[in-house]
Amino acid sequence: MRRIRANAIAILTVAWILGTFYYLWQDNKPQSTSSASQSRGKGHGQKVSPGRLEIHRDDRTIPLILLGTFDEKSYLAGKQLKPGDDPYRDHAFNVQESDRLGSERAIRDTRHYRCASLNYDADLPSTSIIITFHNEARSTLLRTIKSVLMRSPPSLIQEIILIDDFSSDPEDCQLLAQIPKVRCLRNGRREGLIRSRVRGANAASASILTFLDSHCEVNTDWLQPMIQRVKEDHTRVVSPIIDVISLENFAYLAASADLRGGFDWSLHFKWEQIPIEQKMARSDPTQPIRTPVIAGGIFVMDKSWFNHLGQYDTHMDIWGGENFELSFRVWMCGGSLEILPCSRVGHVFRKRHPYDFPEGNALTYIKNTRRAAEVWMDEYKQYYYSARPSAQGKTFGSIADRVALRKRLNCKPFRWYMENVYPELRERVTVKQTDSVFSPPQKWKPKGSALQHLVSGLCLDGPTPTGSLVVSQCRPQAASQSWEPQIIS
Ligand code: UD2
Ligand code: MN
Repeated sequence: MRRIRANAIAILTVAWILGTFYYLWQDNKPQSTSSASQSRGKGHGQKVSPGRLEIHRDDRTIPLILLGTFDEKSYLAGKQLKPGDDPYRDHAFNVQESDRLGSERAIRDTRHYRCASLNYDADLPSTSIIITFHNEARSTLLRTIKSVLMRSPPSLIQEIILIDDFSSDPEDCQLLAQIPKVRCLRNGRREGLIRSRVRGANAASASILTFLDSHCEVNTDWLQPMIQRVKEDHTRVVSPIIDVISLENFAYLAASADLRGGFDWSLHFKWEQIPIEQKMARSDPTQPIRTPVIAGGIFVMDKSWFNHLGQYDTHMDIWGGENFELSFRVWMCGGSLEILPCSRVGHVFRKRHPYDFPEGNALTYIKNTRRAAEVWMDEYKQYYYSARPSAQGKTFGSIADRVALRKRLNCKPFRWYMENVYPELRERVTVKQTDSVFSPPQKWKPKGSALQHLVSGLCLDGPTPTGSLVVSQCRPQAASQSWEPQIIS
C-alpha cells in the first residue's frame, strides 16, 4: 500500500515538473494571437490580448537618410497639448499619451510564429501608400508614416501620398513632404475620406494601392503577404488583421486571428467569429481568411482593378458606408476579399468621431448606406429599410451612374452574394410585420419573400373576398397584412 502511494507521489511529481517545463516553453515560444479581453470602438473593436512588449529585431533606429531634411522634433513641438486641456477633446484619443511616445517605438510582433518562416517573391511590385486625414494629431500621423518606412522593404514603397482633407493647419501635411517618398496633396475644401482616397489613387504612380488610416502602426513584414496575394491574382482585395492601439494609453494589443468582417441588415459593420466549419477546416493558421466585408480603412488593391471596378462611389460624403459598397462590388463583380493573418497593422479605434459632419453624422451615414443598398442589394434592400426605418424618405442623390456601372461590369445579383459569400446573413433576417418582429425559420431562403413596400408605405394585403392579393396603405395590426416567409424551391 505504502509502495503504491510512493509510486503515485513520484508520478505526480514527474508530471508536475514536466508541466512546469511545458508551461515555460509555451511562454517562450513566439506568441500566437489568442484573445483575452474585448475592446470596442464604433463597431470596429476587436478581441485583443495584451501580451508582452518585445523589442523586435527589425526595429532599428531609422537611418537619417530616410527622413531627409525633415525636422521631426520641431514638427512635433509645433503642436503640443496646453496644460489643462482635455487630451481627448480634439482627436477622441489620449493625444498626451501619443505625444509622449514620440515618432516611433518598438511594438510586439503579434503574428502567429509560423508566419516568420514564410517566403515571398523577390520581385514583388511596389505600392503607393494612400493616407487621407482630417485634423489628425501630428504624433499619430508621423508614427504611421515612420512605421511604414521602418517596417517595409524600401523597394516596395514607391511613395506615400498624404491627402490633407482640408485640415485647419496646412503645415500638418506640408512639412511631412520633406520626408523622401512622402507627397502631400491638400483638398481646397472638405471632401470626406471617400473622395480624398480617389484623389490619392488617381495621383498614385505604382501599380498597387495600399490604403491606411492616419493613426496606424504597421507591424513586422506587414506588406509582403498582401502584395504577394494581389500579385498572384489581381482581383483579390486584401486586408491585414487590424490590431488595437488603445485610445487611452496607446498600448499595442494583438487582435484575435479568428475574426472576419460582418454586418447586420442596418449595414452596421461588426467583427464576427469565422463560421465553425471554416474554422475546423483551417489547418494552417497562416492561410487567408475569406471575409464578406472589410472594415474599410486598411487594404491593398491592384490599381487597374480598383479603376476597372469604378473606384468608389464619389457621391458618398465624409465617412461611412463605402466599405460595404466596395465589398459588395468586389465580390459581385468577380473579385474576392480576404484577411491575411500574417499581416498585422495596429489602429487606434475610437468611440466617437472627433470631427464634424457638415450634414450631420446620422444623415451622412444614411445617405451613404442607402446608396450602397439601392445600387447593390436588389430586393434585399427591404431588410435594410426594415432595420433602419429612419432611412426612408431621406435624400441620397442620383445613383444612375453607379447602376450603369453595375450593368456595364455585368455583376452578379445580391442573391448570389447571399448564397455564396455570406449565407449566415440569411439567418439574421428579421422582418417587421405589423408590430411584431419575427425571425424566419433557420433554413429560410428569401426567394419571393413576403413583400412590404417600406419606402412607399404600401403593404401587401389580402386575400380579398375574391381571393386576390392587393397592395394597400400599411395599417399596423392588420392581420391581412401580416405575412410569413415560405420556402419556394
Ligand atoms: C473605419 C475605417 C475607415 C473607414 C470607415 C468607414 C478602419 C481601420 N477604419 O472607420 O477607414 O473605412 O470605417 O467609412 O478600417 N478622414 C478624412 N476626412 C473626413 C473624415 C475622415 O480624411 O472627412 C480620414 C481620417 O482622418 C482617417 C480616415 O479618414 O484617417 C478614417 O476615418 P476614421 O479613422 O475616423 O474612421 P474609423 O477608423 O472609425
Ligand atoms: Mn481610423
